[in-house]
Amino acid sequence: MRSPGSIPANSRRNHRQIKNSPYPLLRSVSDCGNREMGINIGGQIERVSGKELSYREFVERYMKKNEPVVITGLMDDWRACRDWVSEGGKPNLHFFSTHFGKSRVQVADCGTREFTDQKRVEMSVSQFVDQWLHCHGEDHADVSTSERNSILYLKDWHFVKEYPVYTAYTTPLFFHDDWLNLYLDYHHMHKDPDTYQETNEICCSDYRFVYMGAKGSWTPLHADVFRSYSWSANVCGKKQWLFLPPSQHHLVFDRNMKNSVYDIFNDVSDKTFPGFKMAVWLECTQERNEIIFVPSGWYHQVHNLEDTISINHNWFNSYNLSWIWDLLQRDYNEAKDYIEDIRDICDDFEGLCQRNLAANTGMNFNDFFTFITRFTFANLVLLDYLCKDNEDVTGMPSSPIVSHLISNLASLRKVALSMESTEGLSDNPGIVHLAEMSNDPKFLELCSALGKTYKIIHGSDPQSYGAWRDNLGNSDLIKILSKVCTPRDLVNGMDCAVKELRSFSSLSS
Ligand SMILES: O=C(O)CCC(=O)C(=O)O
Repeated sequence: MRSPGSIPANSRRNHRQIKNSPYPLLRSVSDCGNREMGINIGGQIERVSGKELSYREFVERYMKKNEPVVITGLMDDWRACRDWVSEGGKPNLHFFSTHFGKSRVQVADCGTREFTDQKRVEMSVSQFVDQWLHCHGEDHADVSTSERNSILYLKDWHFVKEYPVYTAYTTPLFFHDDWLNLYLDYHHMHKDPDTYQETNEICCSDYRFVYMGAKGSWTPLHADVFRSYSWSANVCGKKQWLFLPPSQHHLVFDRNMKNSVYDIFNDVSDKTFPGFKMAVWLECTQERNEIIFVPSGWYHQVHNLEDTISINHNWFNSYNLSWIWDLLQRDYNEAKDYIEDIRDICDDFEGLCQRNLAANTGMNFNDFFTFITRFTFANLVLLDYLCKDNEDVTGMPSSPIVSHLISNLASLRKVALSMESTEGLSDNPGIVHLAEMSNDPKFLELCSALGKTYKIIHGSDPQSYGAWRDNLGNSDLIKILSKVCTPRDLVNGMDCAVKELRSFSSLSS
């Protein structure tokens, strides 16, 4: 999923603007249909069996190292793989029209570029299916050339939010530690006072999507929204992925590092993108029932080699949190530079920068600070309970869940520390008290959901630490986290809370 830009916020695209001009091919690869690949492929993406991979191994080998991987064998029981696929392995379009036909969705016209993305139109799923069948169905007799050339691609369909009861799939264990979607289940990332409406719940409400496109549909080069991780599962069809590691991302940008290449197969101009020829790509053909893990900040371009339906989520957690903060700082500097010439005539220059940052990136500094504050509190609340002498958690301080919470807090602390000297946060984002939060049902739900996540991941007894809510009322945390209004307060509160916990548990430093 691409990140937001000068396009509707609910489509969450990337923001780049470039021009292309002819450039000779470097190398051709035969298995990519009509496209010739003028790019240098340095390797393939590793493939592993999800049934033989432990959570720890996934973390150590891919999540921590920020490396892509294709995982097999995790979709056997998915309802989507039965209901959405017809006998010949093609998308069951009729099923979509019948059951979800009225849903309004975003559809990209893959042949038309608009700013940094493909042109999008909104239509119903039924209309999308009708157009698909008209342009790509058996009978081509009355299809015009332009219709045949403009391949439509349904993207970013918030399917789970729209159909919560129809369980199309279950998120694989490896991708459970998802702070982004967990947070958005209970809180908004950004509330724009001018446009916010309580009723507009579907749009921007999560990053769990369905994609559907005929053979030839594609997604231009991009790095994902917020520089999150993503995972993408092929329910049917086949995708070709081209990946560029973050260490080489400058090679797909212009000299000013402002605009990146739109289509790596479309004669990229040497003059505009002088480094492009040097880029070494990783390639992957993802088959049906395979899931690809896309790490943070990896640029990628994706082509549907067959009629394809895929499910994908964007997500982040303690392992890639710093990527989000780094992106926000870069985008903030860009937003500021962009309006520098009106600083002197602006009543609230900083406020304007932050509003632009939220509009382009999907959140601003204060949104991110609120996010990390809530997660710090939630992790501390769970840790506090686990480290105390509770009957049902004897010996917990050395448990994998406790280690996980401590490692989360270490990442949160690091990010909070690096926020300390941030100019854009000098305006007080609002004082937060744990006492207040502990009366907020949404925060309590967030804590519960986080606790449940770690119980699932680490396979602990579902009955354990069910009483954390009772514990919270009497906890010293309420006193310790009584007033957080800056990143420094958050770090101090965290340090104080962990010190306190060490004093009555065997928590190691
Ligand atoms: O499948 C696609 O067309 C694009 C998916 C993508 O870019 C992603 O999941 O990050």
